[in-house]
Amino acid sequence: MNRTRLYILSLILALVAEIACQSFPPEFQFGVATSSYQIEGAWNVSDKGESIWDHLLHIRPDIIADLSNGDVACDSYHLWKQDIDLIADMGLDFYRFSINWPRLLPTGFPNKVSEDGARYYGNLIDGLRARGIAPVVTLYHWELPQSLQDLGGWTNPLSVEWFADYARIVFTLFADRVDTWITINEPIFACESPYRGIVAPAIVSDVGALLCSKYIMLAHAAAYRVYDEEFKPQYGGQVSFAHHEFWFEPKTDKDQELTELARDYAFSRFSYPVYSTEGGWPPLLEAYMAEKSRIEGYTRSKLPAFTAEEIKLLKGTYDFFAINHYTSRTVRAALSGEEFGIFGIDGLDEIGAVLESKPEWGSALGWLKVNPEGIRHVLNRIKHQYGDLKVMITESGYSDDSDDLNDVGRIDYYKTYLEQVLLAINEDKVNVVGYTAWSLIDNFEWNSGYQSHFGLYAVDFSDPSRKRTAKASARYYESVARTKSLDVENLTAN
Ligand code: PNW
Repeated sequence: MNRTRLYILSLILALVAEIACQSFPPEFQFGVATSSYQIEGAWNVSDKGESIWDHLLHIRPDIIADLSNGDVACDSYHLWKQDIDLIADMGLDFYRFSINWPRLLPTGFPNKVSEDGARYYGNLIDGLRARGIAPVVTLYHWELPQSLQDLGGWTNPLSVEWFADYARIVFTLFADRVDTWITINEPIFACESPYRGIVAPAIVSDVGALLCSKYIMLAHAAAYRVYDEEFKPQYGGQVSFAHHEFWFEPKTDKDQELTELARDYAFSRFSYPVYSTEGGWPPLLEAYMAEKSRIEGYTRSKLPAFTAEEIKLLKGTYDFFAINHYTSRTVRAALSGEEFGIFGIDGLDEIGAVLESKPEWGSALGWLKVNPEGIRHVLNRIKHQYGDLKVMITESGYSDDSDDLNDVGRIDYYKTYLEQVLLAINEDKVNVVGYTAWSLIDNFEWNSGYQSHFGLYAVDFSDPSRKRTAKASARYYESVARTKSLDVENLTAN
């Protein structure tokens, strides 16, 4: 072969390799997510009970930037057929949505199942399936019935039973039509921000945050066991909880140890009891909290111990690893007297860690710093910590406050984050099986209200019909999902 031919052949091979590297495995799944309070509205239709969010925002609107609430939100309770159309238009494989506990169980308990609530979720599930979209259903995306909060919510050990009872009803109604279940969305933000006064039920108690951590994880385990024992033999579905993890790195070399503790405190607190071979709390965190609690004058650790039986109950309660990932932080020790800012975003006061970002990281709105490599690091950390598990990315997305449908920042986020997911799959051999964009439509973004937009579709919140309009990112995500490849044009709106 002469040199020119060899050169041309090598160019072709390089191109083929390049295209192959830009492609996801054929069975890789693309989906999109929302949560009930953030989109449904219809907060008091029919016999629906009150959730902690309904309750709080009717008495404390001031905790939301634009004083708004989810009373109407995207009105998806009435417009769910439109939502299905949008998902189908993008050619996606699945839709992750959540069930509003008090919509289904108005008292919080199983003594009364709302017919309207059951019909609503049943229609949504059937509507998705009719269009070839698999429903991925979250049982708890932060809407505790207020009736249960009045009894102590997740700090009450009985909350484990309450959740298991609720889960059994949901499985009984829908396990014949739903294969993938998420029990709890982000235990960290279901326990820490709520007990730091930031989000519902907006109680300030460091003890409460840690009690909640224990019982919410046991509640996950109880629901997993209900499915595993009573439904899996017949339906064969899969259950996990959505773990939230930032990528944390030490600010300087001397912050290594603190970074390990910060990872334990914010992340392994929730993953270690389920995924480690030993089970229980991460040992470093357990020792740290025991000592700190002693110094603070408590007679026992603020991080409540697990019994041997509880450790066993929790261990292995997963069928796959579900991970929500958005952003990265650097970690350093707080200076004496330094203020901490918002929990989990600016700092972790319990362990004296300040969280910051690097100048080279891009920035979306608010807390969201854009560091694509972070998602690859996190995926690798899961593999190194817990072994070669099946990993599904159950949330990832980008926020802005713009009305511009040509959302290049969001396209760039998905492109660069998905490139890193591909590297994790191809180079690092992490078994990532799916990716979920947060979110389908702009919606009620908790403390930021309607000012922070995560949607692939815009929603006109001043229009009573809550008109949805595709952003450029919807078309971009559609081409990625349809071709299972990043080798697609950067499309612009219109
Ligand atoms: C996730 N943070 O929560 C939730 O599951 C969604 O409901 C939410 O809309 C989405 O991310 C975007 O925020 C998070 O403070 C809440 O870093 C807070 C943080 C991260 C994620």
